[in-house]
Amino acid sequence: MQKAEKRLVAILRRAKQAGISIEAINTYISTEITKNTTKDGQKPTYLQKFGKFKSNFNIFGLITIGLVLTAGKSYFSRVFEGPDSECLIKMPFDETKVFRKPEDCSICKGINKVDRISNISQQDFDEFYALKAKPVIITDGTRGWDAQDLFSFNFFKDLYEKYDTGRTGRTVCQFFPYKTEFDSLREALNMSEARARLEPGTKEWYIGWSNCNDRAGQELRKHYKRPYFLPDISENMALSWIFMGGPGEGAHMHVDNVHYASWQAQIRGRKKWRLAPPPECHYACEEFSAIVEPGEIIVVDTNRWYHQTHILPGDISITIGTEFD
Ligand SMILES: O=C(O)CCC(=O)C(=O)O
Repeated sequence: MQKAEKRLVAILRRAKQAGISIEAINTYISTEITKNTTKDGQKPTYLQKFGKFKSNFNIFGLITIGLVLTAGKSYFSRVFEGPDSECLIKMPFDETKVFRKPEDCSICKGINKVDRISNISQQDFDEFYALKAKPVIITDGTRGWDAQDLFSFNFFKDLYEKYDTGRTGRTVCQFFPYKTEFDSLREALNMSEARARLEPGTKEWYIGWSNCNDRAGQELRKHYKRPYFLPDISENMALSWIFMGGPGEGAHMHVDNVHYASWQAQIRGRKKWRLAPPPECHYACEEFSAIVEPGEIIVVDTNRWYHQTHILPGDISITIGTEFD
């Protein structure tokens, strides 16, 4: 309930900033409710949406359709959206990027570097960076955390030996092997000690994963907090992303397809980010790079800015981050 209230306040604040009146929102909401609910206040099912069509069927027709749908349940659940959606068919994940809505290039016009700031108020962060999707590095972003003293390859190895990785409920923890041969986080964390220590002569490695293990997440959050510059009403998603590895190539150039912008804290090591405007803004905007030092946080809307990372020589790079709204 508290969460819903926070979301509503955030929506109203953004609407106000965009000059949308409360009356307009009310009209929109009541139209949507009428459109999306049946008389008894429930969401319409597919059959209710096609009520007219349904009335022409006899019982045998419905049984046949029921059998076909049940038999193909797993196929249909992959292809069709749920009743909450306005779309009938799901877009396969990779195609979502091809059919991405073109960006309004005002998000990148005139930006040719990543600002480096500190001690910023939540209000200024929201106004000058978050709402404009302008990338920024907050040099004192991790103040008050002790992750810097604790996070290491062995910290994560021990953590995930204690709380096994893999599935929690229906969620699958995502793992990015990048150029390594590893098939899973478990396999990566079992690499030789020499390789984990980045000893000369051992193979380079860089990996990333989302922590979807609740208990491991609780342990992790003992050592980092919601960054101080995020407005109280902004939502900090529970799912953390961790990227770890030695100097060399990090992530290839890509754009994400997640819900919100993210912050990423550089706990150890130094990482260079190359940020490029989306292709439709190629002639209007520039590409640029920024180096994130230990203890700093970079905030980027990775859904809009194409990004590539490179780990600079020196210590192992460990970063943790999450999406926020
Ligand atoms: O930190 C990295 O190396 C990659 C981050 C990234 O690609 C992402 O957050 O989408």
